[in-house]
Amino acid sequence: MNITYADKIPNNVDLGSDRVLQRALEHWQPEFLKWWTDMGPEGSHTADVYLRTAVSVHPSGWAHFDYVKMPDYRWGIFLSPADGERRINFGDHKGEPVWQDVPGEHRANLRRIIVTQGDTEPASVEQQRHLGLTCPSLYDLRNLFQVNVEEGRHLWAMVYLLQRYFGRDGREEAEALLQRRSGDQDNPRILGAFNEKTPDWLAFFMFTYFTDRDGKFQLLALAESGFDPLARTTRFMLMEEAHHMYVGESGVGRVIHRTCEVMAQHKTDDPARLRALGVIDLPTIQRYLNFHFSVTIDLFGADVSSNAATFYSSGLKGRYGETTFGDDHLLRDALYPVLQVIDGHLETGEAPALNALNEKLRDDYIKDSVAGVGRWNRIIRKSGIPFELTVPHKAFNRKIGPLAGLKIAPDGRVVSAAEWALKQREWLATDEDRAFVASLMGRVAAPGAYANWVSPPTLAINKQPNDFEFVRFN
Ligand code: BYC
Repeated sequence: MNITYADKIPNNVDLGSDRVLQRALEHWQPEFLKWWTDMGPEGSHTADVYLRTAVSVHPSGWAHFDYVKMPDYRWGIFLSPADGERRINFGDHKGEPVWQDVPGEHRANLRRIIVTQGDTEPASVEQQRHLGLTCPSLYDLRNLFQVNVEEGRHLWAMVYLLQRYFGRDGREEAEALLQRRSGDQDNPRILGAFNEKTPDWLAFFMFTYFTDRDGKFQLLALAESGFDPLARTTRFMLMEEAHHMYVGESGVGRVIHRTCEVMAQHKTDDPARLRALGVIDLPTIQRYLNFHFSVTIDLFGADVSSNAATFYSSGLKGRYGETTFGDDHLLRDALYPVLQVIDGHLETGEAPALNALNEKLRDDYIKDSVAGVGRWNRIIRKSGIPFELTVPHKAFNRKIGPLAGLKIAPDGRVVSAAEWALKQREWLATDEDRAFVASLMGRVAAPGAYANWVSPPTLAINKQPNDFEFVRFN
Protein backbone atom coordinates (compact mmCIF):
# COMPACT_ATOMS: atom_id res chain seq x y z
CA MET A 1 0.00 0.00 0.00
CA ASN A 2 1.39 3.43 -0.91
CA ILE A 3 1.61 6.28 1.52
CA THR A 4 -1.49 8.46 1.79
CA TYR A 5 -0.24 12.03 1.79
CA ALA A 6 -3.72 13.50 1.61
CA ASP A 7 -4.30 12.67 5.29
CA LYS A 8 -3.33 14.93 8.16
CA ILE A 9 -0.94 12.18 9.22
CA PRO A 10 0.60 10.53 6.12
CA ASN A 11 0.44 6.76 6.53
CA ASN A 12 0.23 3.39 4.86
CA VAL A 13 -1.63 1.72 7.72
CA ASP A 14 -5.14 2.79 6.71
CA LEU A 15 -5.37 5.14 9.65
CA GLY A 16 -8.68 6.53 8.37
CA SER A 17 -10.48 3.29 9.22
CA ASP A 18 -9.51 3.44 12.92
CA ARG A 19 -11.14 6.60 14.26
CA VAL A 20 -10.04 6.09 17.88
CA LEU A 21 -6.40 5.71 16.93
CA GLN A 22 -6.60 8.55 14.45
CA ARG A 23 -7.97 10.85 17.17
CA ALA A 24 -5.27 9.77 19.63
CA LEU A 25 -2.52 10.45 17.10
CA GLU A 26 -4.09 13.75 16.02
CA HIS A 27 -4.07 14.72 19.69
CA TRP A 28 -0.38 13.80 19.98
CA GLN A 29 0.61 15.58 16.72
CA PRO A 30 0.44 19.18 18.09
CA GLU A 31 2.36 18.05 21.18
CA PHE A 32 5.03 16.66 18.88
CA LEU A 33 5.13 19.91 16.87
CA LYS A 34 5.46 21.90 20.06
CA TRP A 35 8.35 19.67 21.12
CA TRP A 36 9.92 20.16 17.65
CA THR A 37 9.56 23.94 17.96
CA ASP A 38 11.10 23.97 21.44
CA MET A 39 13.72 21.22 21.12
CA GLY A 40 14.25 20.71 17.37
CA PRO A 41 17.07 22.33 15.36
CA GLU A 42 17.64 25.86 16.60
CA GLY A 43 17.00 28.74 14.22
CA SER A 44 15.81 26.41 11.45
CA HIS A 45 12.08 26.85 11.36
CA THR A 46 11.71 29.28 8.47
CA ALA A 47 14.45 27.88 6.22
CA ASP A 48 13.67 25.94 3.03
CA VAL A 49 15.66 22.73 3.19
CA TYR A 50 16.35 20.42 0.23
CA LEU A 51 15.00 17.25 1.88
CA ARG A 52 14.33 13.73 0.82
CA THR A 53 10.83 12.52 1.67
CA ALA A 54 9.64 8.94 1.32
CA VAL A 55 6.74 8.75 -1.13
CA SER A 56 6.36 4.99 -0.92
CA VAL A 57 7.77 2.26 1.30
CA HIS A 58 9.60 0.52 -1.54
CA PRO A 59 13.34 1.23 -1.95
CA SER A 60 12.53 3.17 -5.15
CA GLY A 61 10.17 5.41 -3.17
CA TRP A 62 13.04 7.35 -1.76
CA ALA A 63 13.99 9.49 -4.73
CA HIS A 64 11.72 12.43 -3.93
CA PHE A 65 13.76 15.59 -3.17
CA ASP A 66 12.32 19.06 -2.73
CA TYR A 67 12.56 22.21 -0.64
CA VAL A 68 10.58 21.84 2.58
CA LYS A 69 10.25 24.00 5.69
CA MET A 70 11.03 21.50 8.42
CA PRO A 71 7.94 22.14 10.58
CA ASP A 72 5.96 21.17 7.42
CA TYR A 73 7.87 17.90 6.92
CA ARG A 74 5.39 15.06 6.35
CA TRP A 75 6.10 13.01 9.45
CA GLY A 76 3.97 9.93 9.34
CA ILE A 77 3.57 6.21 9.82
CA PHE A 78 5.15 3.95 7.24
CA LEU A 79 5.49 0.19 7.62
CA SER A 80 7.29 -2.11 5.20
CA PRO A 81 4.88 -4.34 3.26
CA ALA A 82 3.41 -7.30 5.18
CA ASP A 83 4.44 -10.86 4.39
CA GLY A 84 1.33 -12.90 5.12
CA GLU A 85 3.38 -16.09 5.44
CA ARG A 86 5.88 -14.83 8.01
CA ARG A 87 6.56 -17.08 11.02
CA ILE A 88 8.50 -16.56 14.24
CA ASN A 89 12.07 -17.68 13.61
CA PHE A 90 13.44 -18.14 17.13
CA GLY A 91 12.66 -18.77 20.78
CA ASP A 92 9.87 -20.70 22.46
CA HIS A 93 7.31 -19.70 19.80
CA LYS A 94 9.50 -20.73 16.86
CA GLY A 95 7.44 -21.87 13.88
CA GLU A 96 4.21 -20.15 14.98
CA PRO A 97 2.71 -17.43 12.77
CA VAL A 98 3.90 -13.95 13.74
CA TRP A 99 1.61 -11.92 16.00
CA GLN A 100 -0.50 -9.09 14.62
CA ASP A 101 -1.42 -8.13 18.17
CA VAL A 102 0.49 -8.03 21.44
CA PRO A 103 0.35 -11.30 23.40
CA GLY A 104 -0.77 -10.43 26.94
CA GLU A 105 2.13 -12.20 28.66
CA HIS A 106 4.74 -10.24 26.66
CA ARG A 107 3.06 -6.88 26.88
CA ALA A 108 5.28 -5.28 29.54
CA ASN A 109 8.55 -6.37 27.91
CA LEU A 110 7.45 -5.35 24.45
CA ARG A 111 6.36 -1.95 25.70
CA ARG A 112 9.71 -1.49 27.41
CA ILE A 113 11.65 -2.32 24.23
CA ILE A 114 9.51 0.05 22.13
CA VAL A 115 9.80 2.85 24.69
CA THR A 116 13.58 2.42 24.93
CA GLN A 117 13.91 2.51 21.15
CA GLY A 118 11.50 5.45 20.87
CA ASP A 119 13.33 7.44 23.55
CA THR A 120 16.60 7.51 21.61
CA GLU A 121 15.01 9.26 18.61
CA PRO A 122 13.96 12.62 20.12
CA ALA A 123 17.04 12.39 22.37
CA SER A 124 19.36 12.57 19.37
CA VAL A 125 17.47 15.57 17.94
CA GLU A 126 17.87 17.33 21.30
CA GLN A 127 21.58 16.47 21.39
CA GLN A 128 22.09 17.96 17.92
CA ARG A 129 19.86 21.00 18.20
CA HIS A 130 22.56 23.69 18.32
CA LEU A 131 24.76 22.30 15.55
CA GLY A 132 23.05 24.19 12.73
CA LEU A 133 24.43 27.42 14.15
CA THR A 134 27.99 26.29 13.39
CA CYS A 135 27.52 24.31 10.16
CA PRO A 136 30.69 23.87 8.04
CA SER A 137 28.64 24.19 4.80
CA LEU A 138 25.09 24.22 3.44
CA TYR A 139 25.62 20.64 2.32
CA ASP A 140 26.36 19.56 5.90
CA LEU A 141 23.53 21.66 7.28
CA ARG A 142 21.10 19.92 4.97
CA ASN A 143 22.40 16.51 6.02
CA LEU A 144 22.00 17.42 9.69
CA PHE A 145 18.42 18.50 9.08
CA GLN A 146 17.67 15.35 7.07
CA VAL A 147 18.93 13.23 9.95
CA ASN A 148 16.87 15.29 12.42
CA VAL A 149 13.55 15.03 10.56
CA GLU A 150 14.03 11.30 10.11
CA GLU A 151 14.78 10.78 13.80
CA GLY A 152 11.54 12.66 14.39
CA ARG A 153 9.79 10.19 12.09
CA HIS A 154 11.34 7.27 13.96
CA LEU A 155 9.72 8.66 17.08
CA TRP A 156 6.40 8.64 15.18
CA ALA A 157 7.04 5.01 14.24
CA MET A 158 7.33 3.98 17.90
CA VAL A 159 4.48 6.22 19.03
CA TYR A 160 2.19 4.60 16.47
CA LEU A 161 2.94 1.18 18.01
CA LEU A 162 2.39 2.48 21.53
CA GLN A 163 -0.91 4.16 20.71
CA ARG A 164 -2.22 1.43 18.44
CA TYR A 165 -1.38 -1.58 20.61
CA PHE A 166 -0.92 -0.48 24.24
CA GLY A 167 -4.07 1.47 25.10
CA ARG A 168 -3.88 3.98 27.92
CA ASP A 169 -0.35 2.89 28.98
CA GLY A 170 0.80 3.46 25.42
CA ARG A 171 -0.71 6.94 25.33
CA GLU A 172 1.03 7.83 28.59
CA GLU A 173 4.35 6.50 27.32
CA ALA A 174 3.92 8.50 24.09
CA GLU A 175 3.53 11.65 26.14
CA ALA A 176 6.50 10.82 28.35
CA LEU A 177 8.65 10.48 25.21
CA LEU A 178 8.10 14.21 24.62
CA GLN A 179 8.79 15.09 28.25
CA ARG A 180 12.15 13.47 28.99
CA ARG A 181 15.10 15.62 27.91
CA SER A 182 18.62 14.63 26.90
CA GLY A 183 21.03 15.44 29.73
CA ASP A 184 18.30 16.66 32.11
CA GLN A 185 19.20 15.93 35.76
CA ASP A 186 15.62 15.26 36.82
CA ASN A 187 14.08 13.67 33.73
CA PRO A 188 16.88 12.32 31.52
CA ARG A 189 16.66 10.11 28.43
CA ILE A 190 16.75 6.37 29.19
CA LEU A 191 20.14 5.27 27.83
CA GLY A 192 23.51 6.74 28.79
CA ALA A 193 24.88 7.80 25.38
CA PHE A 194 21.73 9.82 24.70
CA ASN A 195 22.43 12.07 27.66
CA GLU A 196 25.91 13.00 26.44
CA LYS A 197 26.41 16.25 24.56
CA THR A 198 26.98 16.45 20.80
CA PRO A 199 28.63 19.87 20.99
CA ASP A 200 30.55 20.11 17.71
CA TRP A 201 30.56 18.67 14.20
CA LEU A 202 33.34 16.15 14.79
CA ALA A 203 31.20 14.78 17.63
CA PHE A 204 28.18 14.78 15.26
CA PHE A 205 30.03 12.82 12.58
CA MET A 206 31.34 10.36 15.20
CA PHE A 207 27.83 10.03 16.66
CA THR A 208 26.22 9.31 13.30
CA TYR A 209 28.98 6.83 12.48
CA PHE A 210 29.05 4.98 15.80
CA THR A 211 25.77 5.62 17.61
CA ASP A 212 23.46 5.49 14.60
CA ARG A 213 25.14 2.16 13.89
CA ASP A 214 23.88 0.93 17.26
CA GLY A 215 20.51 1.95 15.83
CA LYS A 216 21.16 -0.22 12.79
CA PHE A 217 21.99 -3.29 14.89
CA GLN A 218 19.17 -2.85 17.40
CA LEU A 219 16.70 -2.27 14.57
CA LEU A 220 17.95 -5.36 12.73
CA ALA A 221 17.42 -7.40 15.91
CA LEU A 222 13.91 -5.92 16.28
CA ALA A 223 13.20 -6.52 12.58
CA GLU A 224 13.28 -10.24 13.53
CA SER A 225 10.56 -9.74 16.15
CA GLY A 226 7.58 -12.07 16.36
CA PHE A 227 5.45 -8.94 16.85
CA ASP A 228 4.97 -8.22 13.16
CA PRO A 229 4.09 -4.50 13.31
CA LEU A 230 7.38 -3.88 15.14
CA ALA A 231 9.33 -5.94 12.59
CA ARG A 232 7.72 -4.08 9.69
CA THR A 233 8.20 -0.60 11.09
CA THR A 234 11.85 -1.21 12.00
CA ARG A 235 12.54 -2.54 8.49
CA PHE A 236 11.40 0.74 7.04
CA MET A 237 13.39 2.73 9.62
CA LEU A 238 16.54 0.90 8.54
CA MET A 239 16.29 2.44 5.07
CA GLU A 240 16.51 5.88 6.66
CA GLU A 241 19.27 4.85 9.08
CA ALA A 242 21.66 3.97 6.24
CA HIS A 243 21.95 7.62 5.20
CA HIS A 244 22.73 8.71 8.77
CA MET A 245 25.70 6.34 8.96
CA TYR A 246 26.85 7.59 5.56
CA VAL A 247 26.81 11.16 6.90
CA GLY A 248 29.01 9.96 9.77
CA GLU A 249 31.46 7.88 7.77
CA SER A 250 31.90 10.42 4.99
CA GLY A 251 31.98 13.28 7.52
CA VAL A 252 34.84 11.84 9.57
CA GLY A 253 36.53 10.81 6.31
CA ARG A 254 36.38 14.41 5.04
CA VAL A 255 37.85 15.74 8.32
CA ILE A 256 40.71 13.21 8.06
CA HIS A 257 41.23 14.03 4.38
CA ARG A 258 41.57 17.73 5.08
CA THR A 259 43.98 17.16 7.99
CA CYS A 260 46.16 14.89 5.87
CA GLU A 261 46.16 17.45 3.06
CA VAL A 262 47.48 20.14 5.41
CA MET A 263 49.98 17.69 7.00
CA ALA A 264 51.38 16.90 3.56
CA GLN A 265 51.40 20.53 2.43
CA HIS A 266 53.28 21.73 5.51
CA LYS A 267 55.26 18.53 6.07
CA THR A 268 54.34 18.33 9.72
CA ASP A 269 52.63 16.00 12.15
CA ASP A 270 52.96 18.38 15.09
CA PRO A 271 49.45 18.70 16.64
CA ALA A 272 50.14 22.26 17.84
CA ARG A 273 51.20 23.38 14.33
CA LEU A 274 48.27 21.66 12.72
CA ARG A 275 45.91 23.27 15.19
CA ALA A 276 47.43 26.64 14.41
CA LEU A 277 46.78 25.86 10.74
CA GLY A 278 43.12 25.34 11.59
CA VAL A 279 42.71 21.56 11.16
CA ILE A 280 42.04 18.76 13.64
CA ASP A 281 45.17 16.70 14.37
CA LEU A 282 44.86 12.92 14.03
CA PRO A 283 45.51 12.14 17.75
CA THR A 284 42.51 14.34 18.65
CA ILE A 285 40.39 12.46 16.10
CA GLN A 286 41.55 9.21 17.75
CA ARG A 287 40.52 10.48 21.20
CA TYR A 288 37.06 11.45 19.89
CA LEU A 289 36.79 8.01 18.28
CA ASN A 290 37.71 6.31 21.59
CA PHE A 291 35.03 8.26 23.41
CA HIS A 292 32.21 7.68 20.93
CA PHE A 293 33.02 4.02 20.42
CA SER A 294 33.16 3.19 24.12
CA VAL A 295 30.04 5.16 25.03
CA THR A 296 28.15 3.53 22.16
CA ILE A 297 29.05 -0.07 22.97
CA ASP A 298 27.54 0.48 26.40
CA LEU A 299 24.19 0.86 24.61
CA PHE A 300 24.03 -2.88 24.07
CA GLY A 301 23.44 -3.43 27.81
CA ALA A 302 25.11 -5.80 30.26
CA ASP A 303 27.27 -8.64 28.86
CA VAL A 304 25.14 -11.17 30.66
CA SER A 305 21.49 -10.16 30.86
CA SER A 306 18.42 -12.10 31.88
CA ASN A 307 16.33 -9.43 30.13
CA ALA A 308 18.06 -10.22 26.84
CA ALA A 309 17.40 -13.96 27.37
CA THR A 310 13.71 -13.29 28.05
CA PHE A 311 13.36 -10.97 25.03
CA TYR A 312 14.78 -13.73 22.81
CA SER A 313 12.99 -16.76 24.26
CA SER A 314 9.67 -14.96 24.14
CA GLY A 315 10.17 -14.06 20.45
CA LEU A 316 10.37 -10.30 20.93
CA LYS A 317 13.93 -9.54 19.81
CA GLY A 318 16.07 -11.84 17.66
CA ARG A 319 19.73 -11.90 16.74
CA TYR A 320 21.23 -9.83 13.96
CA GLY A 321 20.88 -12.12 10.91
CA GLU A 322 18.77 -14.65 12.84
CA THR A 323 17.76 -16.70 9.81
CA THR A 324 21.37 -17.04 8.61
CA PHE A 325 22.37 -19.18 11.61
CA GLY A 326 22.34 -22.96 11.24
CA ASP A 327 21.69 -23.60 14.96
CA ASP A 328 18.43 -24.49 16.74
CA HIS A 329 17.34 -20.82 17.25
CA LEU A 330 16.51 -21.72 20.84
CA LEU A 331 20.03 -21.50 22.33
CA ARG A 332 19.07 -23.36 25.51
CA ASP A 333 22.32 -25.33 25.70
CA ALA A 334 24.69 -23.06 23.79
CA LEU A 335 27.53 -21.03 25.30
CA TYR A 336 29.04 -17.71 24.23
CA PRO A 337 32.39 -16.10 25.13
CA VAL A 338 32.32 -13.16 27.56
CA LEU A 339 35.16 -11.24 29.22
CA GLN A 340 36.07 -11.53 32.88
CA VAL A 341 38.89 -10.07 34.95
CA ILE A 342 40.87 -12.86 36.59
CA ASP A 343 44.03 -12.18 38.63
CA GLY A 344 44.31 -8.68 37.30
CA HIS A 345 43.95 -9.39 33.59
CA LEU A 346 41.14 -9.94 31.13
CA GLU A 347 40.26 -13.52 30.28
CA THR A 348 37.60 -14.96 28.05
CA GLY A 349 35.08 -17.08 29.93
CA GLU A 350 31.77 -18.55 28.86
CA ALA A 351 28.19 -17.65 29.61
CA PRO A 352 24.93 -19.24 28.50
CA ALA A 353 24.40 -17.95 24.94
CA LEU A 354 20.84 -16.94 25.75
CA ASN A 355 22.01 -14.58 28.47
CA ALA A 356 24.90 -13.30 26.37
CA LEU A 357 22.79 -11.98 23.51
CA ASN A 358 23.61 -8.35 24.27
CA GLU A 359 27.29 -9.31 24.05
CA LYS A 360 26.76 -11.13 20.77
CA LEU A 361 25.03 -8.12 19.22
CA ARG A 362 27.81 -5.88 20.56
CA ASP A 363 30.41 -8.14 18.90
CA ASP A 364 28.53 -8.00 15.59
CA TYR A 365 28.40 -4.23 15.91
CA ILE A 366 32.12 -4.00 16.63
CA LYS A 367 33.00 -5.93 13.47
CA ASP A 368 30.91 -3.55 11.39
CA SER A 369 32.41 -0.46 13.07
CA VAL A 370 35.97 -1.62 12.56
CA ALA A 371 35.40 -1.93 8.81
CA GLY A 372 34.67 1.79 8.41
CA VAL A 373 37.69 2.75 10.52
CA GLY A 374 39.73 0.72 8.02
CA ARG A 375 38.32 2.91 5.25
CA TRP A 376 39.39 6.04 7.16
CA ASN A 377 42.88 4.56 7.48
CA ARG A 378 43.00 4.14 3.73
CA ILE A 379 42.59 7.92 3.36
CA ILE A 380 45.56 8.43 5.71
CA ARG A 381 47.69 5.82 3.94
CA LYS A 382 46.94 7.32 0.53
CA SER A 383 48.39 10.59 1.80
CA GLY A 384 51.58 8.72 2.73
CA ILE A 385 51.21 9.52 6.44
CA PRO A 386 52.41 6.87 8.94
CA PHE A 387 49.45 6.98 11.34
CA GLU A 388 46.73 4.46 11.99
CA LEU A 389 43.42 4.99 13.76
CA THR A 390 42.41 2.07 15.95
CA VAL A 391 39.22 0.96 17.63
CA PRO A 392 39.80 0.61 21.38
CA HIS A 393 39.38 -2.68 23.21
CA LYS A 394 35.75 -3.39 24.05
CA ALA A 395 36.50 -3.27 27.78
CA PHE A 396 37.85 0.30 27.54
CA ASN A 397 35.92 3.05 29.38
CA ARG A 398 32.81 0.98 30.01
CA LYS A 399 30.01 2.19 32.28
CA ILE A 400 27.52 -0.67 31.85
CA GLY A 401 27.97 -4.35 32.76
CA PRO A 402 30.71 -6.14 34.73
CA LEU A 403 33.50 -4.26 32.91
CA ALA A 404 32.17 -0.94 34.25
CA GLY A 405 34.49 0.62 36.75
CA LEU A 406 37.53 -1.41 35.67
CA LYS A 407 40.51 0.56 34.46
CA ILE A 408 41.35 -0.83 31.02
CA ALA A 409 43.69 0.80 28.49
CA PRO A 410 42.60 1.08 24.83
CA ASP A 411 44.89 -1.89 24.07
CA GLY A 412 43.03 -4.07 26.61
CA ARG A 413 45.58 -4.02 29.45
CA VAL A 414 44.17 -3.75 32.97
CA VAL A 415 45.91 -0.68 34.39
CA SER A 416 46.26 0.84 37.85
CA ALA A 417 44.16 3.80 38.94
CA ALA A 418 47.38 5.84 38.83
CA GLU A 419 48.13 4.90 35.21
CA TRP A 420 44.53 5.58 34.23
CA ALA A 421 44.67 9.03 35.84
CA LEU A 422 47.96 9.77 34.08
CA LYS A 423 47.03 8.48 30.62
CA GLN A 424 43.34 9.27 30.41
CA ARG A 425 44.16 12.53 28.66
CA GLU A 426 45.90 10.60 25.88
CA TRP A 427 42.98 8.23 25.49
CA LEU A 428 39.81 10.28 25.71
CA ALA A 429 38.96 13.71 24.29
CA THR A 430 39.87 16.28 26.93
CA ASP A 431 38.19 19.60 27.71
CA GLU A 432 41.09 21.26 25.86
CA ASP A 433 40.52 19.09 22.78
CA ARG A 434 36.84 19.96 22.81
CA ALA A 435 37.57 23.65 23.33
CA PHE A 436 39.95 23.58 20.37
CA VAL A 437 37.45 21.81 18.11
CA ALA A 438 34.77 24.25 19.29
CA SER A 439 37.05 27.14 18.35
CA LEU A 440 37.00 25.92 14.72
CA MET A 441 33.23 25.82 14.55
CA GLY A 442 31.95 28.90 12.74
CA ARG A 443 28.96 29.06 10.48
CA VAL A 444 29.78 28.65 6.78
CA ALA A 445 26.57 29.21 4.88
CA ALA A 446 27.43 30.44 1.38
CA PRO A 447 26.67 27.93 -1.41
CA GLY A 448 29.86 26.06 -2.36
CA ALA A 449 31.89 27.28 0.65
CA TYR A 450 33.35 24.78 3.13
CA ALA A 451 35.02 25.34 6.51
CA ASN A 452 38.80 25.05 6.48
CA TRP A 453 38.87 21.94 8.71
CA VAL A 454 36.82 19.67 6.43
CA SER A 455 37.13 18.73 2.74
CA PRO A 456 34.14 19.15 0.44
CA PRO A 457 32.26 15.91 -0.28
CA THR A 458 33.22 13.91 -3.34
CA LEU A 459 29.53 13.25 -4.02
CA ALA A 460 26.87 15.74 -2.99
CA ILE A 461 23.20 14.83 -2.54
CA ASN A 462 20.95 13.68 -5.41
CA LYS A 463 23.70 14.34 -7.97
CA GLN A 464 23.58 18.07 -7.20
CA PRO A 465 26.85 20.01 -7.45
CA ASN A 466 28.76 20.94 -4.25
CA ASP A 467 27.73 24.58 -4.63
CA PHE A 468 24.02 23.81 -4.77
CA GLU A 469 21.91 25.92 -2.41
CA PHE A 470 20.94 23.05 -0.12
CA VAL A 471 19.32 25.39 2.41
CA ARG A 472 17.63 28.70 1.63
CA PHE A 473 17.25 31.12 4.51
CA ASN A 474 14.20 33.35 4.46
N1 BYC B 1 22.30 3.25 29.76
O1 BYC B 1 19.78 -6.35 31.45
P1 BYC B 1 20.53 -5.20 30.90
C1 BYC B 1 19.10 4.29 17.96
C2 BYC B 1 19.96 -0.70 32.13
S1 BYC B 1 20.10 3.45 19.07
C3 BYC B 1 21.53 3.25 30.87
O2 BYC B 1 21.79 -5.45 30.20
P2 BYC B 1 18.72 -4.87 28.80
C4 BYC B 1 19.51 5.65 17.57
C5 BYC B 1 18.81 -1.56 31.71
O3 BYC B 1 17.70 -0.74 31.30
C6 BYC B 1 19.23 1.92 19.40
N2 BYC B 1 20.98 2.14 31.39
O4 BYC B 1 19.60 -4.37 29.94
C7 BYC B 1 20.84 5.96 17.35
C8 BYC B 1 18.53 -2.36 32.94
O5 BYC B 1 17.79 -1.55 33.85
P3 BYC B 1 16.85 -2.19 35.00
C9 BYC B 1 18.27 2.00 20.55
C10 BYC B 1 21.18 0.97 30.75
O6 BYC B 1 17.33 -4.82 29.28
C11 BYC B 1 21.21 7.26 17.03
C12 BYC B 1 19.89 -2.57 33.54
O7 BYC B 1 20.72 -1.54 33.00
N3 BYC B 1 17.48 0.81 20.61
O8 BYC B 1 18.11 3.79 17.54
O9 BYC B 1 19.24 -6.09 28.16
C13 BYC B 1 20.25 8.24 16.89
C14 BYC B 1 20.43 -3.95 33.27
O10 BYC B 1 20.84 -4.06 31.93
C15 BYC B 1 21.96 0.89 29.58
C16 BYC B 1 17.51 -0.06 21.62
O11 BYC B 1 18.20 0.10 22.58
C17 BYC B 1 22.54 2.09 29.09
N4 BYC B 1 23.30 2.11 28.00
O12 BYC B 1 18.94 -3.58 27.88
C18 BYC B 1 18.92 7.92 17.11
C19 BYC B 1 16.62 -1.26 21.46
N5 BYC B 1 22.00 -0.40 29.19
O13 BYC B 1 15.87 -3.06 34.30
C20 BYC B 1 18.55 6.63 17.43
C21 BYC B 1 15.70 -1.48 22.60
C22 BYC B 1 21.29 -1.11 30.07
O14 BYC B 1 17.79 -2.94 35.88
N6 BYC B 1 16.40 -1.75 23.85
N7 BYC B 1 20.79 -0.30 31.01
O15 BYC B 1 16.24 -0.95 35.60
C23 BYC B 1 16.82 -2.97 24.22
O16 BYC B 1 16.69 -3.92 23.49
C24 BYC B 1 17.45 -3.15 25.56
O17 BYC B 1 16.71 -2.40 26.44
C25 BYC B 1 18.96 -2.74 25.64
C26 BYC B 1 19.67 -3.54 26.74
C27 BYC B 1 19.70 -3.03 24.38
C28 BYC B 1 19.07 -1.26 25.92
